[in-house]
This record gives sequence, structure tokens and C-alpha cells, in this order.
Amino acid sequence: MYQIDVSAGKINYTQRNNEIDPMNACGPTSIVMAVSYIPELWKAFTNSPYFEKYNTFPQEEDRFHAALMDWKLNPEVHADLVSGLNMWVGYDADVFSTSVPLVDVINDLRKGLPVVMSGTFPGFPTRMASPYNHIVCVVGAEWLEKADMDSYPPINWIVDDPFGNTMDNWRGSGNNVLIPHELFNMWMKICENKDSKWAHRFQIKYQRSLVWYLKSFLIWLRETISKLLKNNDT
Ligand SMILES: [Ca+2]
Ligand SMILES: [Ca+2]
Repeated sequence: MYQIDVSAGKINYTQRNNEIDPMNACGPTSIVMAVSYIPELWKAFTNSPYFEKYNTFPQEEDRFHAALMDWKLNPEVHADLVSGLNMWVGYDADVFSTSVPLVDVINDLRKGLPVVMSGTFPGFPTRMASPYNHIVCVVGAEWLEKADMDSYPPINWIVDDPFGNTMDNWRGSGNNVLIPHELFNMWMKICENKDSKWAHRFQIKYQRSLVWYLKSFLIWLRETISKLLKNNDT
């Protein structure tokens, strides 16, 4: 098999050990995991004043989740995940659409960019009573022959699933789960529609706005003053 894997050599994230609402943290965990796989975007994420502001949480996905809640954004709503990440990094890093062709997802992977996607999973190999709406980070694809790598569809998609192994009812690690194309296409929203999928795609060329810098300065000022006051107290 010949693979593209944009997560190769990178740390895998699980939502199960999160401090904030782990059962419903697939969105923030998948977004932060994807961001961590893109060096330029990770730099923008960790340089943000919010990264320090929420540093009482050791895990980056909890920091992001806490910020979403402070900003009254719903971590299970795609538009809110987009607003949250873009506010955090200061530019339009996350572009969400409900009509992304899977060919475009492959093209992003070829450029080294993961894609965060949403699906309705019936449960595999054991079907669950009700399907599970879930968000995962798509990190690659694989083909049988090297010469096939330019073609579509791939044999398998490679997914970093924050909840666990998608192909074993989420038991065990969700790192680099191989999902056959037919199942992937059926489970990803819009389900059973070959052309349109829900996907967060990431942009790395950025221009932060003056407003963002001003906000960042105010956060820094507030944090610095509160630290100074604390030091004076002790
Ligand atoms: Ca975690
Ligand atoms: Ca991985």
C-alpha cells in the first residue's frame, strides 16, 4: 500500500482524557489536532495570547474548548468551531463548507493539510441502536500501487478519530484508522452523496487584522496586571 499521511510522526489526540466534557469534545479535539499537524498554523495557534490565557489547562484542546464556552460558542456547531478558531488565531484559518468534493479533500492532503469532517456513524462492526454524530480529523489516504496515487478514489481513507478506533466500535486507539472508501463515503456527511461533504479546510497564508492585535494587547495587559497584583498580595 502507498499512503499519504499528514499526521506521520505527530502526536495523536484523544478526547477521552479531556478535562472539559470529554464525551462531547470531538469538535474541539479534532480541530486542535488538525491545527497541530500544520506547522505554520500551529505557530499561529500557540503564539496567540489565548494560548497563555487558558494555560491552567495542560491540554491544548481543553484550552480551546474553554475559550469557546467563554465566547458563548457551541463546540458541537460547525459555524461556532470556525468562529472560535479564527478568533483564536486572528485570521480566517478555518473555512467550513457543506459541499466539499472528496477530490478536494485528497488535494488538501496532498498539500500536507488535514481536513476535519463530520459524519453519521452507524457503528462498526456492531451497529448501534442509534447512529453517532461525530467529528474526526482526516489525515490521509492509501492506494494499492504507487502509480494509482494520482487517481480517485483511494482504497482506504486514514482518519485520526479522537474517540477511538472507528472500525472497532471505538475500542482502542483512534490513531490512523483505515476506513474503506465505500464506508467512508457512506458515513461522511452528506451521507451517501458522492459529491458533497461537510468539511473544515485550513488556510495557512495569513494576515492578522489590527483589531485582533489590539484585542491581544488588551488580553496581555489584563493578564500582566492581574499577575502583578497577585505577586503584590503574596
Ligand atoms: Ca485529550
Ligand atoms: Ca495519526
